[in-house]
Amino acid sequence: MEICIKEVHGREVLDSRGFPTVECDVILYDGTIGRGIVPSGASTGSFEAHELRDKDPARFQGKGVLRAVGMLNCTINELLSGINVLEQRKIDCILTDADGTINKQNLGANAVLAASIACAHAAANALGIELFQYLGGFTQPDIPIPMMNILNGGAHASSNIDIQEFMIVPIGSNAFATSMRWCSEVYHALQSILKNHGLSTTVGDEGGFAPDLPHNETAIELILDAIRLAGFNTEHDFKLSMDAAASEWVNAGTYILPKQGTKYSTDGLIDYWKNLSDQYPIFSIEDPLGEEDWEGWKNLTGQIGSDTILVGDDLYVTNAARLHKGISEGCGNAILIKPNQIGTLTETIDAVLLARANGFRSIMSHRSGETEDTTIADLAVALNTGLIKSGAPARGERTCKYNRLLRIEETLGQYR
Ligand code: 2PG
Ligand code: MG
Repeated sequence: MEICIKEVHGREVLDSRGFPTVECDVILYDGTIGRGIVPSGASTGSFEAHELRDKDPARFQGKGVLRAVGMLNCTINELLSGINVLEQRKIDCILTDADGTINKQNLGANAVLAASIACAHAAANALGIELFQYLGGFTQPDIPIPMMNILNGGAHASSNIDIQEFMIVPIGSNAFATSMRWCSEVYHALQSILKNHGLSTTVGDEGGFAPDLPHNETAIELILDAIRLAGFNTEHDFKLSMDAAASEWVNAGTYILPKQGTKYSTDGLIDYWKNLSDQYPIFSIEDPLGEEDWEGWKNLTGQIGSDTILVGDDLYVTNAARLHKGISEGCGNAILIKPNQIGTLTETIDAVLLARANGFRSIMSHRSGETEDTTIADLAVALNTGLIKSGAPARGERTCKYNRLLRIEETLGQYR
């Protein structure tokens, strides 16, 4: 079957932080349209694929994406016109080959990913099936457990907390609709606890609250209180996850927490995580160490990796080559999956498959700068990642992914 691409059309739209990002429409000869919008990170890893920005100070403080849009409307339009949209792997290959660099430096990963996603949407639309069905077929699709970020710090908030994300994971829930309700109830319980303590309830970039607090541990204690106040327990119903985003803490061979000023050696930071996971019901820690501290990752994994999920985000940047190195050296036991870190759907899927083949977990993830695009929800189901993080149960750019999963659960429920 052939359904060919007639035109690729890009435009500049806004993300949830009010900065420009890339949207792409792929129009097929039968009139079908598929659309993809790419997100953007704040605590980006150095090894991520290149996000092409204009650097023109006269527009959007230099963050305009007209060059990436131009790539879509000219080069990528020429490359993909007439190609069968059902051949996703070939499409992604054409794009990566045409770019010719290891990090999408020429075309821009934002332009490439927007096209890659839009093609998949166009293909699913043309076939009259859901995106998760197109990408995953009908082999045991599973709805992921959400990891909801209800307290924001680090680069995502102006508070004094250095750990970037404090997440609740409803491990005891057996349906996505239940997970949503539980997390929303805990989120609102936390809001009332913060109010009662006279603390701020304004939110950070991912919709979690962002109060000033004396220590990281205070954030954990407040969240545990919120879980209990909402009527749940902290053993069987919920566990906690954190994203330290510790690459942001690396400072001349040591770690210095930018806000609190605390200093750690690699070994000191390993001890810190070890103590924290002895003390609290911790499900996972993401980026507990820096993106180049392979030795530290290996030590930490040896010490707590059998009980705790250790997730490489900046360490792996959804890149199969880096994941390969980490697997062979025993660094962590899970990979965060962000399609815009690598630039195409095919490479994203290959990272998940490599992880699975080696007993690593995959966690599908949003970015801190998000949009109404819900592709990651479908990807999590299609690839059976089992876990997804998409921020708080609040703010439309976060809840649109969760709401999409509710609809998918309803669709799948009909056939179980
Ligand atoms: C992360 C992400 C998403 P950013 O570090 O995991 O939560 O943040 O998009 O800013 O890299
Ligand atoms: Mg992260």
